[in-house]
Amino acid sequence: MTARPLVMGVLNVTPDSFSDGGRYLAHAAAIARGRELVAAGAQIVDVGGESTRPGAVRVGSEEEIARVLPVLEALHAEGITTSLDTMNAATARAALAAGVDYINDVSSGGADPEMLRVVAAGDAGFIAGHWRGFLDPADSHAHYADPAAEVAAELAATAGRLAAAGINRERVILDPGLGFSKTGEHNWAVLRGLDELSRLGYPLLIGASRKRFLGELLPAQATVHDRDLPTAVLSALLADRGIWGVRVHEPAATAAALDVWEHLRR
Ligand code: PMM
Repeated sequence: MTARPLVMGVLNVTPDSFSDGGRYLAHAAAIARGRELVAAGAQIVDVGGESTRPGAVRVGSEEEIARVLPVLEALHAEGITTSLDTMNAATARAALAAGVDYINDVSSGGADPEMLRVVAAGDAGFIAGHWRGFLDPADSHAHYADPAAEVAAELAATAGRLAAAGINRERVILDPGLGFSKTGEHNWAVLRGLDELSRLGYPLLIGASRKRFLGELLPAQATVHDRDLPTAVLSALLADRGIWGVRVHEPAATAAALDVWEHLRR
């Protein structure tokens, strides 16, 4: 029987103030938000210190480590399962030393040539996203004849690279990277053809939460929070497809949807 998917709660640590006081407050607020995510139904807290949005300015690993490490350490000390959303090997190395449970790299090692070596040397899980290069506002890599088949083939190649780097298959989770070099139509095509990805035999994580392709279903005046309902509905529908987990900003909505899904199957 298909297991209930894990809920991964998104925790962005991007402090507005760079003074010590601001940093401390930002960390305290982030740690509190991490606890909130768990209370709302997340089993994993995914901590990120760098935006992956199109055109976002890259953050150096030193700055990224200063943002995320105290938060990861505090959540880990409380027994919370943590994940680090990063494209920097140095940040991954610091987080692995602090006991992080998963490294979540939307570039699956493509952005930093050291990443796979660092992950191989640790024992955390590795979430490898489908990626065709750094995002650019023009979406220059977003060209597909058959999105689901191409994403599956490219993730199969990624899985091969991970194995060659010495990362055991049991540690790997694949993610189609919705919105990464993909238009809304591409995202839908990948989701419709999810079985092609399932056939690779790896656990799948889906990050659809609040993404633009869900916002496009809503009235023009809808806010980003209004996207939590379609996100939750999609989580329940994807649960039927046997996915391993969903990465969401508002775990309460998705947990409620998964409760419905679970009761319906009893
Ligand atoms: N999307 C974003 C960031 N990290 N990680 C995984 N594994 N999968 C995703 O789809 C993903 C991710 C970008 O979305 P956000 O800016 O709303 O967090």
